[in-house]
Amino acid sequence: MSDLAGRFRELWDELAPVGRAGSGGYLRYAFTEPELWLRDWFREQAARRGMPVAEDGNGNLFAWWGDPDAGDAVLTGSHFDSVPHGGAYDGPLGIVSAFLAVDELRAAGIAPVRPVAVAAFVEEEGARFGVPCLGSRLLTGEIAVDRAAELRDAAGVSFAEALGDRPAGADPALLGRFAAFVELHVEQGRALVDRAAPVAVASAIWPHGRWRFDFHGEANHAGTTRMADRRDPMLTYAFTVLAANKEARLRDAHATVGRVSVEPNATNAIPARVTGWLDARAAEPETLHGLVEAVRAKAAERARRDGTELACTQESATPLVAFDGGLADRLAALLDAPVLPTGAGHDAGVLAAHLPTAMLFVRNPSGVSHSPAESATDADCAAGVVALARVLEELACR
Ligand code: HGY
Ligand code: MN
Ligand code: MN
Ligand code: MN
Repeated sequence: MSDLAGRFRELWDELAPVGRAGSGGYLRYAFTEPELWLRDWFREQAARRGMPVAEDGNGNLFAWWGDPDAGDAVLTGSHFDSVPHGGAYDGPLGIVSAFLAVDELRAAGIAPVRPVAVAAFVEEEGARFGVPCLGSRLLTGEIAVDRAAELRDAAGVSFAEALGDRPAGADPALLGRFAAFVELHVEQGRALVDRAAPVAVASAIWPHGRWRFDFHGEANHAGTTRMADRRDPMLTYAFTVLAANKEARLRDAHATVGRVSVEPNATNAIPARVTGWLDARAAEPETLHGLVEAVRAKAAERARRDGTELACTQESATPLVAFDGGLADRLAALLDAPVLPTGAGHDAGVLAAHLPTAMLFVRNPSGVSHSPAESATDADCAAGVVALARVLEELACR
């Protein structure tokens, strides 16, 4: 194993047990114990490197190499939080790789001519408060602090309450201190496996969003209510899931209903209400719009037939992200790496609307993500660190 792969493994083994469930997946939600442990780990890694750490009042952490007030900084990093039972690499790989990339540059005697910052963005997955990339959207102002303060988790705790006594309010000037952002991330697909390449550069992120479908019916007894007399929202919900799957296939798009809630959620009671969340994604905005409208129309038509009511609300939207083409081409040439689009959302997708942004992907032999099966080899992770170090040298050290 190369020395760098060994050093990667050493750091990785520190994180591996943190928030790991019996499934082998991770339960690392914003401001919960495992994520707080990871925040402390972040501070310790920064301290070991003499990198002062600042929080931005929204729960995002930044470790600085160079003067935070000098401006024109190159930002790198990713997120610690996970989806329920998510993989180990989605997020943390970008943070661990950033610290190791700083080590690589220092070991080569290379110092930045403009500051470098390592970020840990809060609530990227939206698994606790429901809005993905919440931390980066707060940094960019895409979501106002008071709007975020109202977001509540399943236990009713608001984001503001979860922030606790962290420094209040965001520094609106913080975003202006950055000149570029590069996020390294495990690939969430098989393109690099198919290309037999360890690292790629991102070209774009598919437009995508989340829609909440509320189906209201009439609670009643499972044993005494004739089928003809039911107004069963589970029926309308089930039909909608099938319609979403069919409409996505017709458009070569992606539709997922991975989360559902049922009230009262009793085996022997016809539900009063079923709520399903649709995650829809497509290569082009028009295709995405067409997909969601078709699903919404089919759900409404079925609701009329079932005597149920439908309410559909968009909870988050991510437009097509075309990363800075010049930067992507420059990095692809620098690294001799392929350039790939992705259907996965990232903090880089949010920052890309505000500053030149790039993403590096590291090969995932399983091709699977948002699952304990997500994987990456130490050798490929080391290749990712070397690539990130070269990119930081290119952007911050010349
Ligand atoms: O949902 C996504 O695409 C990202 O992993 N948050
Ligand atoms: Mn993810
Ligand atoms: Mn991620
Ligand atoms: Mn991300």
